[in-house]
Amino acid sequence: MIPHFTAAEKAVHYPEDRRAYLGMKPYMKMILLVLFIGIIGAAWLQYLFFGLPIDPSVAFLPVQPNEPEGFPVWIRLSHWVNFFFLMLIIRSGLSILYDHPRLYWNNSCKPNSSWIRFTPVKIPLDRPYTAKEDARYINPIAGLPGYKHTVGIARVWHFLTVPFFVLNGAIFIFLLFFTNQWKRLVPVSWQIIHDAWNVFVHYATFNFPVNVDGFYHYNAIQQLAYFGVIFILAPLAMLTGIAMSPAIENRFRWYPKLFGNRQSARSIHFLVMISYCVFIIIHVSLVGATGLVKNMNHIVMGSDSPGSYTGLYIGIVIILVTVGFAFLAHWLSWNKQRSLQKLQASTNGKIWKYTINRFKAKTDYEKKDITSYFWLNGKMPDSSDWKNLAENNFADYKLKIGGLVENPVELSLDDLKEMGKEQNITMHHCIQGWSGIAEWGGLPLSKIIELVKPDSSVTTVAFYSFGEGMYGGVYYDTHTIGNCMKPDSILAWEMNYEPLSLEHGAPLRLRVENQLGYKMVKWIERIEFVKSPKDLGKGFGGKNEDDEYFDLMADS
Ligand SMILES: Nc1nc2c(c(=O)[nH]1)N[C@H]1C(S)=C(S)[C@@H](COP(=O)(O)O)O[C@H]1N2
Ligand SMILES: [Mo]
Repeated sequence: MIPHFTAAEKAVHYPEDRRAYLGMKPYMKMILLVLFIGIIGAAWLQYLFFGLPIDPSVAFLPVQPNEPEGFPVWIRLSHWVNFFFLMLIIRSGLSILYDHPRLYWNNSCKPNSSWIRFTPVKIPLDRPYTAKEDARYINPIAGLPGYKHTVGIARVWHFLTVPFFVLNGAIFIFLLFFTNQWKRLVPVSWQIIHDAWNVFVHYATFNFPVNVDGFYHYNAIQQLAYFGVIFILAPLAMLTGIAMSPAIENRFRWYPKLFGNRQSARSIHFLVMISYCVFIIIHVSLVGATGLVKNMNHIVMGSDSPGSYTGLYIGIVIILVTVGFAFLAHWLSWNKQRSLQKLQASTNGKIWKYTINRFKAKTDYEKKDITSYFWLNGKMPDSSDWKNLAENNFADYKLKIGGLVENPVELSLDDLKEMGKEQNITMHHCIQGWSGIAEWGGLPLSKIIELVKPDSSVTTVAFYSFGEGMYGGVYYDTHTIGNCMKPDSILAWEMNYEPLSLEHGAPLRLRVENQLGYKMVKWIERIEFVKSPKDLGKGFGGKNEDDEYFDLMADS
């Protein structure tokens, strides 16, 4: 069950500073404190000065005509299916979060501009510090799969489960309105706010209300909480999730703005998760406190017969199955990575191929949007070839372009510059979670394709780096020829109107703006046109796809 790490891997997976840590900006702490004290305090003030709002007709929502009784089988099923997938989604989400354990409200992700961080590490400003170094350990009990640098597998779980979660939700909503079950969930009058507050005053002052049986009717705060989880949290989770995609961000620039910006969408995505957790804790506590056996009978068996333990027992089995699956998922994550990666490609990868992967980037960021900070990633090349070239400012650099082409060429930087130049201001999205906006200047890949005339059998273009991957071996990645032909797909020698720095990928780096950062090879040594990514490396389309199980191209 526990994966075996080599010493080199251990240094990555069990770093010294892996202890749990939560750092929040003082203003965020203040906001939380004021909210907490304010709300509980107001309830107490009302209680102390005006007494409890005891009148049940005020404290509890009146029963509506035709209100449904009990839980039909589809509600019970979707409740537990939801539970099962939510556990997987939350735990894999935590694992993804820890790959860049900082959250921001701004797109530049500047050091120390995070409002919360889950790492004790202060970002060193006196040396190049990469996002990979910054990734943190998360305990596999909390995260799926947990440990460090497992964002690839964590994404597999996240994206593999999301469609089922969404489908389950869609079926539930459909049946809710198809039957009269919506009446117990959807408030039909603003009176609900007033009523919910009154119920809250009871709870907050430990005067637990005598509940109308949830089998027949929810109290106002219960109704509001369930309504919020189903009709606010779930859609918000999906919408903010989509807002993090580079293909969406660099195509529909207005969309992430609905949530402020790309990083606030990520922060809201996190806060939705926290809200889910708070809800689950309170929900489960109250289920226990208000009659566990009875309540489990309701939601498992759909029966209100007193004294029956069947619901409780079956409920426990469902929970054990969910926990058991967590162990299985952990085992799969460390022993069947490749199968998981392929499974993801054959489901969501296919969906992406025909949807977001088709979007073309649109360059309408402006100069003023360029972020003052841009994280670094990757290992600087160690090769003497590259170092020698760098010493001479790449005057002797020749980009080699070959493979299945009619006209293989070797081009110096000056040759490339003569062939044309495009300048784009775009947002970079690292798979780990950070972003940055920069100007990139360079030659459109379409010009290179025009020049070398690839064979008609070519589907894929491979870009090889002077640098190595995390565990050694040449860093490379591939793109479909279709994506290379898109606007904003360039070989860049300029960043923010300056020559590309050594750290950011000199002499040349790739920009393909509907893709994630790991696909944008830095320190490019050569380009190869091939029939299929299967013939390169381990055959999965890139160094990170090979070694870290990052997202596959659906057709690779
Ligand atoms: N050669 C090479 N290129 C690479 C990487 C790498 O490790 N090696 N990392 C990739 C990743 S994960 C990201 S997010 C971007 C980071 O680019 P930056 O350092 O200019 O921000 O480079 C990509 N290109
Ligand atoms: Mo990245």
